[in-house]
Amino acid sequence: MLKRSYPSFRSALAAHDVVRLAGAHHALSGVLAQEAGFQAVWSSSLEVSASRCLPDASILSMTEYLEAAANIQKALDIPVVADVDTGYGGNYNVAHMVHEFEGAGITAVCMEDKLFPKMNSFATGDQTLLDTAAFASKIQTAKAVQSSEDFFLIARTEALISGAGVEEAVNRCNAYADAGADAVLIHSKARTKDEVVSFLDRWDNRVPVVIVPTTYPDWHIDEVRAAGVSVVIYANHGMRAALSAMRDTYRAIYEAGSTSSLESEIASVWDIFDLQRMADWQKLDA
Ligand code: SPV
Ligand code: MG
Repeated sequence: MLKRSYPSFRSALAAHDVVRLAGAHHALSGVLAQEAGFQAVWSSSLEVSASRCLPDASILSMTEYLEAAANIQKALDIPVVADVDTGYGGNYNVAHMVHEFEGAGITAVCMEDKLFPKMNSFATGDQTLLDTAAFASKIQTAKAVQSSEDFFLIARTEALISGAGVEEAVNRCNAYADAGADAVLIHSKARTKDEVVSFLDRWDNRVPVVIVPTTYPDWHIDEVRAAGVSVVIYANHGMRAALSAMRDTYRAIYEAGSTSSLESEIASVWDIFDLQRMADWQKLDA
């Protein structure tokens, strides 16, 4: 009753023509994403870092990201895809990461081809890519050490983020598919979908494509599906919405001197109890 069972990300992908993920940084945000209908949850390095008021710059340890992802997964009936940044170092770190995330019940991870330590894709700062062969070797390592056939590795290229262009992105993704990646993620910080579409035009669908449409938000899911994308990650909208709502709420309480004008607008304590599954827990003490 209290323990969750959930499909692997691989089976969620098999069951849907497009899998939609929402970003989360803790179990509560993951549960709200699940409640809205998302098929999986993205344990976002940006959100997890921001929840500690730290930059998304490989500052937290693998263990801290693992704990965040595992806490989200434990609360859900849908799979978590863990954003594991660069894999936290070289091949040894990647092998350890796969052991630890898989051991914690995470069925999919997404690893990116930047240098460790990395900087968030939208930030100014170093966006230098790791050499293609070196990243392919990290992919091979991850796939060689996974214990279950189900474990799913998304290889993310930051070629467009670093300014290397669509051709480089396509070449890298082909090398990553050759190395055993189960899917590729093409990230872009352009204000339109054009460079992602240009990538898709040149991609022969060897493995599924994942996108993160943060800076090109006006691409409707029906068009995304028609363009041949298999997975869409709405990476940080929950946290951004929560941030606005919390800021407004704290300010309103402080300025008004009481909470009465807010009471009808904010979630009730009983709403929180429901999300905690308080009634199920209390049966244990009945
Ligand atoms: C994240 O959510 O941490 C991501 C997506 O990796 S982005 O912030 O766009 O790099
Ligand atoms: Mg990230």
